[in-house]
Amino acid sequence: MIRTRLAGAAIGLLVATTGAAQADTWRYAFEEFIDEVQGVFAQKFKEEVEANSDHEVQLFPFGTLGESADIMEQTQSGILQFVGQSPGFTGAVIPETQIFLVPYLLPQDQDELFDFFRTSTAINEMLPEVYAEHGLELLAMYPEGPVGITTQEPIRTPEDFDEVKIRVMTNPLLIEAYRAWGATPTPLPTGEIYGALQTGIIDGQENPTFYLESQGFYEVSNVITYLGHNNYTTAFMANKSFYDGLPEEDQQVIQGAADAAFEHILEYQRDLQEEALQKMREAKPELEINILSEEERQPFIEAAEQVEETYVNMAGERGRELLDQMKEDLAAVRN
Ligand code: 6CS
Repeated sequence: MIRTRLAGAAIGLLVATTGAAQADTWRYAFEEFIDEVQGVFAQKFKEEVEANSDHEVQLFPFGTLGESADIMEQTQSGILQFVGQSPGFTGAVIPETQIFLVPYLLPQDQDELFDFFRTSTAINEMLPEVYAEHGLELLAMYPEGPVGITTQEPIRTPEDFDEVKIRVMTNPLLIEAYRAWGATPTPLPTGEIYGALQTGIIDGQENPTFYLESQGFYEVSNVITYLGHNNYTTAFMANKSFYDGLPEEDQQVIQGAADAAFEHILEYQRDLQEEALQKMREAKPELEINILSEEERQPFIEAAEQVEETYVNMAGERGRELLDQMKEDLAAVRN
């Protein structure tokens, strides 16, 4: 009788434990605040996972667990299960990902850009292998908007960059791009940008438009210039050992949630650029916003041509293959 009761209790405990083990809490850190683009993506991912499984996703926005380098380290070591990080930072440890920092490679047209991210073989088939070698399961890559450069003085020609200290992410290729334009690139972590602009340690920085507004960088700058050189890209990844160890059913939930968050974030951004520009114009009417013409962009395009070769030198044979494939993918969406 006692034995039966104990056995019953043991079975009860086993069921409870198994149940508890199935309903896990997964930790996901990213490089932006909860209401910025990476945060909106993360919220959608969480919502989808929680709607389609018993698991919970705990979100850690920028600042809660450190800088970009810290959250990547925590993901690779398995403390975190998921991470959002731009190649702007990952590029320092995975050189191939710097392809997203090659100037004038990505299209300016939004529909073309979105199609490229949806269909690209380089992104969807080749890059996952690259990330996998660094212990990361690549789940999605998405754009965050055209990159604008804030400065104190207008930038109309590469000569205007002379002696201008531009903060860049800690990315060797991005540093080379600004060197090619004659600026003085100054790599700094995210948390130091505003203060460095305010105190004049740097003269400017580059970021997508929504971020210039949400982080208030325009408050401590006089001019925003669009050279048309890039669209900010970011990646969403899981710790690979964690992901590989999951039952197929959970992997499907994760992939489905990542796909839903990807489509959601593209839709969310349709008018984001214009809305952010509008907010900044209203908050600071004297702010100069210069969208350089095709003709004005030409000298910047020419000066940056060498950066593509620098990328290949940094990323090796696979970097060249990625670049060739990406150009094919881009040509396919252009057509
Ligand atoms: O420039 C940066 O450091 C940051 N920019 C954006 C748009 N997202 C996060 C990143 O850390």
